[in-house]
Amino acid sequence: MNNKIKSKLLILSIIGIFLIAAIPLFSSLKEKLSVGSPSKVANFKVITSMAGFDPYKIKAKAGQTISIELVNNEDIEHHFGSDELNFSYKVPANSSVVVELVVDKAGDYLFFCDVCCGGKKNPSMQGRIVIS
Ligand SMILES: [Cu+2]
Repeated sequence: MNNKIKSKLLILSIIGIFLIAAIPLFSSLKEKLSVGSPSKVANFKVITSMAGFDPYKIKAKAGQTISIELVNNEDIEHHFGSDELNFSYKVPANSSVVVELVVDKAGDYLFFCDVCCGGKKNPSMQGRIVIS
């Protein structure tokens, strides 16, 4: 083999190695792009008080991580619960609690505060998580 052929072979094999190395790079890029937007966290800040929840309606997508900061500026404890979604959290007086949840099924789910003003049966102590 003369030197010219040797150097051509060397260049070809270097190109080949780069191409092989680039395949997983491109495929992982494609994966990242396709998973992108649905996994984005939906953040909410909800004030809980004797007047109810503000806002009282939370909208998100199925499978999305929902992060809700519940802020209680009052001297009594409040609560954030849902029988349909099977969760129950205390929100102590003058503090805030961050709750994260994922709802896989579209629907209109009721949540409530069950520790004040007549509890969960009182419509003003209720809110909704709407999943599309
Ligand atoms: Cu309450």
